[in-house]
Amino acid sequence: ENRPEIIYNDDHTKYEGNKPRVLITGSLGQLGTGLASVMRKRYGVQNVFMSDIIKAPPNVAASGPYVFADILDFKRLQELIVTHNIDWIVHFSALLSAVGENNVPLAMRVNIEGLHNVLELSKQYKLKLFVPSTIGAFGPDSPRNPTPDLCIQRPRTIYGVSKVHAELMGEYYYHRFGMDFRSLRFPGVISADTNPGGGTTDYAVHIFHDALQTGDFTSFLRRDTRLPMMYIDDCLRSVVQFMELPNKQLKQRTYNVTAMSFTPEELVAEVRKHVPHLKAKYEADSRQKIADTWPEVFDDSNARADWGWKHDYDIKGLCDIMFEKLRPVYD
Ligand code: AKB
Repeated sequence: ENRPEIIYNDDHTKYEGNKPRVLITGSLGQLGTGLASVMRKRYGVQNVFMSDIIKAPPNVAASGPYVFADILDFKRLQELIVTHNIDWIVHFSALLSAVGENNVPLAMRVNIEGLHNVLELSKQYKLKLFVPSTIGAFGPDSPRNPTPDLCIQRPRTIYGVSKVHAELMGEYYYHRFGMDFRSLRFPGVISADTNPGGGTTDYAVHIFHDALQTGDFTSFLRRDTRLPMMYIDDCLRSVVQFMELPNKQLKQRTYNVTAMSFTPEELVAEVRKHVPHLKAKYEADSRQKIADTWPEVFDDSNARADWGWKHDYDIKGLCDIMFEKLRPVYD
């Protein structure tokens, strides 16, 4: 089927031309609902298909197309791509770092077999494929402050291993078959409307809810554990901007992106500017061991230089927007 080429504006502020039809897998996770909303504004509500294996909550069901898709079911995915004439896949299905360690066989199936399905389908149907990667794709042998795009990657979680696998397989499919694979390595993503699903950076979301609900916060990471972080709006904007880039602007298929780095103690200090009575305790659990192998500061200078990546939210902006959004929920 020959549809005219999709045309993008150089400044990435406006979208013109033919609108891609997008399938988002694992769309009921932390990022899918937000990305669907951003993309639907740009490409049209009917062109963006959210998918997952559970029933959509009413707000999602009412927001636009939502379909059942089990990432392990190749035929079903094939059917969706053909029936809905999909151009891009945004592949969000994955078990995150902490839950992955609790169910390694399932993480291998979802994160590795699921990826194989979308890779093969993207090759077959000439789709553009976005797979997020993560700071978790690095390990104790990587330089941790700062961590550049290209360095030793020997992660110690199944999540990290599966993401390195995704980066390598995607880049292989790009070089071998010309498949348009793109990946961004994200830091911990902080959001108000949706919750993270079992990661090592989740404390940085819990703190806002605890501050408003009880005024008592227990961090599952030590007070001095520095990790890279980003507010969800920056994260979603990076995906859309990156997906719309003409191929010639990409010097590599996988880029680090980030916005800030902080420790639990630094975040507590910033949150106390909004909730002065907040009490904080630090009780490290098994997630500490994961965090201790991850980047402290992420070097995203290539993304900034090659395609103009720029974050909007620093730690202060993050706290301001999180309280603006969550206060009405708890008042
Ligand atoms: C996790 O903590 O597992 C994720 C990530 C940084 O990839 N949020």
